[in-house]
Amino acid sequence: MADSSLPVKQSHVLLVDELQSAVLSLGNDQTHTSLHEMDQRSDSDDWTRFVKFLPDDAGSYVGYRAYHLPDHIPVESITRFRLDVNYRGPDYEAAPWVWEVERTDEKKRIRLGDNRDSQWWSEWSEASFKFPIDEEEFDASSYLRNGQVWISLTGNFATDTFDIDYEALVVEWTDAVSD
Ligand SMILES: [Ca+2]
Repeated sequence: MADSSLPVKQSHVLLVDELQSAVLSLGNDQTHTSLHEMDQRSDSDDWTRFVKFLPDDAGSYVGYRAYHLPDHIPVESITRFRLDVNYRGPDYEAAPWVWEVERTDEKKRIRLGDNRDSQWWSEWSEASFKFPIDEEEFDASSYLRNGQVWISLTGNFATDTFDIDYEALVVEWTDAVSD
């Protein structure tokens, strides 16, 4: 049997190409491109290299980021997504900040993870959240809208801000078997 007949696992890192937040809910002069590179570790504090998310007067924040799937990735061959983040902020018990993915076919959001591993502002924390979580038959198109995967970040009962240094969506797929 020729090697070319074996399916090949592939992966690709998607970076945030659109960030939707309410007006005044990001730090001054900060931009989503700061999320493209993981460059804050331990006690780093470079304002130009992370994004600070600010809750409103009621203590809540909700925003979306869009990840565009490149044309060369066949949607039907996608096996898994993984959201990688590097963040800094309050404890989950004091102020839960939650990442979710939008299931566009059912118009609902699926919880991916939260700030449970927070070091309470002393250090940056890396986390990875995989999906699908418990689907028997995974259909990646259930998570696509106009070729984009939409991830939301929600802050609740937040008396404090929340910093993100890096956020990226890794897509894994298997190349079709050739004859
Ligand atoms: Ca960064």
